Amino acid sequence: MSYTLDAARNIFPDTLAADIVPATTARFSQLSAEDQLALIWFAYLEMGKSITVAAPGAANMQFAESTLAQIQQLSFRDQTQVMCDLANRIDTPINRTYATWSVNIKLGFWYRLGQLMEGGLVAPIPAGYRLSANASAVLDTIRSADAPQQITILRNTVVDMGYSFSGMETYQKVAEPVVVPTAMADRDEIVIEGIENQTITKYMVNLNANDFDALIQLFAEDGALQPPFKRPIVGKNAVLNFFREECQNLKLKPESGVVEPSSGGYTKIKVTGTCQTPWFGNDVGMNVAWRFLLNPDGKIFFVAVDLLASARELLKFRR
Ligand code: 45D
Repeated sequence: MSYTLDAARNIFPDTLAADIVPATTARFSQLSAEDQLALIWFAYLEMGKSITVAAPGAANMQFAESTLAQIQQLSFRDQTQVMCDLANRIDTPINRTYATWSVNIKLGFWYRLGQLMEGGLVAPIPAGYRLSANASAVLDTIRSADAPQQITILRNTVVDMGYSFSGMETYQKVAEPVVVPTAMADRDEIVIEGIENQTITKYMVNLNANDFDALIQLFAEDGALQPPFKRPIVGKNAVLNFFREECQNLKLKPESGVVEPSSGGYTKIKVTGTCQTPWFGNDVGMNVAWRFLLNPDGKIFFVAVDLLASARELLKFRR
């Protein structure tokens, strides 16, 4: 038997993902634009007390610079309008530009805007702004979530803004340049308790080294990768593009795993551990599971990355 993508997505079904993330993201999207902006502002301020966002490299910010300059020229009233438009996802020139940016550029743009708001150069959230009852409830849910879940919710809100439309694919996308892979001698060794499989260890080492060309060789031609709370990205080309655009400078720290032979020569492998994003570095270790399905040639037919509901999930399959 050979696996379908749908069957592959269901391997290791007892893996408990942090469902609070999509649930909260959905509730957030129902709020008014004003409430959305104020809520993120309050959430961001509170989070800032315990974790710090790493300033994006100056070189990476250049892509959003002209839009930021344009916004700074506007009156406070019009600046507020631009931010509401972004949240409302209507069709405006700035919203179209925003939609062409990679996730990291979108995050960098808001990071700068937040600094400008704090510095009084861009319209702040009005002092004494009162969230609606619904928005307060969403903020309470975010407060109750752990840091990895909080930053994922925050990231989602940013990614969903702007205006994209079908046909958008023909627009020039804007992403940070791909960095040079870490030299072989400088790569960290990876040891995963319970896992000898070289494809799995190479996956971790290559991703940590930003060596996406070597990494993609581990995948089957029709291989797929499913990021947390997303549909699978299918096919080597699409997966490689995703790695280049969204996976630079991640730090994967797999800890342990299990291997289960499956029908038709396929192999199921589940690994758990933590992962750091360059945005928060050491401050936030996200508890994740990687659910791999290797084809009979030992190539990755499917891998899902799940953000786990809690740290307890890391230990689930330990005997
Ligand atoms: O609206 O093996 C203001 C894959 C108020 C690859 C604001 C992976 C107004 C394969 C505060 C100004 C990638 C899947 C806004 C592994 C307003 C693989 C600003 C996993 C918006 C392991 C808000 C990787 C700001 C993972 C500045 C799990 C918000 C990566 C900033 C996860 C939010 C990365 C930031 C995450 C969020 C990054 C910087 C969750 C960053 C989150």
